[in-house]
Amino acid sequence: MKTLLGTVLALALAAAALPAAAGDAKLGALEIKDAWARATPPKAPAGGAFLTVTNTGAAADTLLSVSAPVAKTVELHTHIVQGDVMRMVPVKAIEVPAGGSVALAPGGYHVMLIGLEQPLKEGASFPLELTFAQAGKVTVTVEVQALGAMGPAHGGMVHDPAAHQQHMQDPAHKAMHEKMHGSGN
Ligand SMILES: [Cu+2]
Repeated sequence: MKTLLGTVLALALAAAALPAAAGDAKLGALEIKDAWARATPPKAPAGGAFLTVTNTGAAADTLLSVSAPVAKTVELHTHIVQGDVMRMVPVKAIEVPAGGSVALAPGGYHVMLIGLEQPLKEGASFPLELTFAQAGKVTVTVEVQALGAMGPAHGGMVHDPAAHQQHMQDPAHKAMHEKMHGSGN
């Protein structure tokens, strides 16, 4: 027999079972939002993925690692300015403060997809698993945006790993860099 309570419970269960919108996921006090990646040109060795983590809890958490089936190696990176050059460097972990949020966005923290199995095509999507020190693991669907996309919501600095790599390998640039800073990096 169908009771009002039963109906309410059924509705609540149905709501709970609804999959999160693509690009979003929830894990305890953590909300992952707007996960996206930029499409890559053919033969690009690497790509970048971006998202925002919001921590509604009273304790900080730490993003320890990321993995995705689209690339051989997936690392957490940030950008540092070294001399006149902006470089990407791996980071061990990214802290998400209690009651705060951290953005992985072009020009800053990002997920680096190294050794792409195939180019990231606009309109495609792939799963990205995030591992947090406290909350554990959660998988979010990353949506691939256009080649020059700056993100679903915000602007930022251009981050194109392929172009960056090319820039770093440009002999004229390398010579200038060595002249300025010496050849020992
Ligand atoms: Cu990077």
